[in-house]
Amino acid sequence: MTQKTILRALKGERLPVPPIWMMRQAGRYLPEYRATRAQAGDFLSLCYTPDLAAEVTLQPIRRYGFDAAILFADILLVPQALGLDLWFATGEGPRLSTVTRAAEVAALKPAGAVHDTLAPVYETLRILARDLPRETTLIGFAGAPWTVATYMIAGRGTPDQGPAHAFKAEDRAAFCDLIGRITEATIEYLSAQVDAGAEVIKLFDSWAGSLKGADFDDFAVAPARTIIAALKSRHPGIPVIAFPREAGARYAGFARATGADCVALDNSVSADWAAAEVQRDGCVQGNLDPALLVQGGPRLEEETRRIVRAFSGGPHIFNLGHGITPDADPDNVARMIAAVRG
Ligand code: 1CP
Repeated sequence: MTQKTILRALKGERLPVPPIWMMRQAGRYLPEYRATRAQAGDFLSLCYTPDLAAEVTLQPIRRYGFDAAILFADILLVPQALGLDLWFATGEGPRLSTVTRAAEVAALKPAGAVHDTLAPVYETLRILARDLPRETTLIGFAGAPWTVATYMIAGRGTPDQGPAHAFKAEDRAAFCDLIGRITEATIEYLSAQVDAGAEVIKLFDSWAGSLKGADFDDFAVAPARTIIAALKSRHPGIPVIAFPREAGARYAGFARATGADCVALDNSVSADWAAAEVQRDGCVQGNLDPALLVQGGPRLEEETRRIVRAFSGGPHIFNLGHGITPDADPDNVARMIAAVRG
């Protein structure tokens, strides 16, 4: 059996053409996604209707032939499974009921209860494991505890994660209890994703960059290490991609410190720097600026080739530095893929 290209790269193999997929590859820039989302009615119904969630996961695979499909769901389903209210106000971002006191942390549901809410997600994965082309890798995911906590504490996305930093400063014990509970729930959730057919797990720590100094070690590195160790003990060999977004210099050594098989890079770090300082520890993923998929033009192909060249000395999975935006041109995605594979 020839192994899938993404799994080979995650094992440390340097491939002549890097495998490629794209963060938020199922999304509003695609007319077929907008149609299925309209059919579902709202975003959460799309996440919790396995046939429709599988359909939008498959759409970018059919259109572009990406090397990986990422489960269609959201990192905020875990807070909902822990007992918070979650809704998506039209035209605004997500909204949640908040956790800002020790008693509210203690009142969250236990980790083992998350399956009651998240069972439809596992069904989506089972459909995908059956229907994906045999060469396509199926990626499951969750938010990392710090990033998930920032939404649980603020009840919404925040530019500087101020409310979460304030909670951490005011009641560190309760904050650590919250991180611990999210960590345990995430282990349960991701382990069930692997049982349902996920071949790779990605941990999204979108707000890791706002953790400085020892906080980065305590709340970005340590929870990732705990989750990765638990997953690998339950599912030996399961590869994990960690994305401590905007970690900057702290990308160096992150794979070693957490046990991740691959570190995903945002586009604020230079590919040449990361090739020297991060790729020496193994596979890296990234890191084209998603704005180039809006702008297009010759810079799109130039930058794509420059990133492929910079990482050509070691294992690399081509991706964006963050999610593709709704205003991106679907034709630019095809041009990016041709530049990687051509
Ligand atoms: O209107 C819509 O259709 C909703 C837009 C949308 C989509 C397409 C949201 C709301 N979530 C998703 C899907 C999603 N979210 C995926 C699916 C797989 C794919 O990549 O194709 C994944 C992996 C996520 C992960 C996610 N959700 C993250 C981590 C990655 C990142 O972008 O930094 C975060 C921070 C979220 C929270 C979230 N969900 C949705 C929005 C708009 C946000 C950001 C809110 C904010 O910070 O204000």
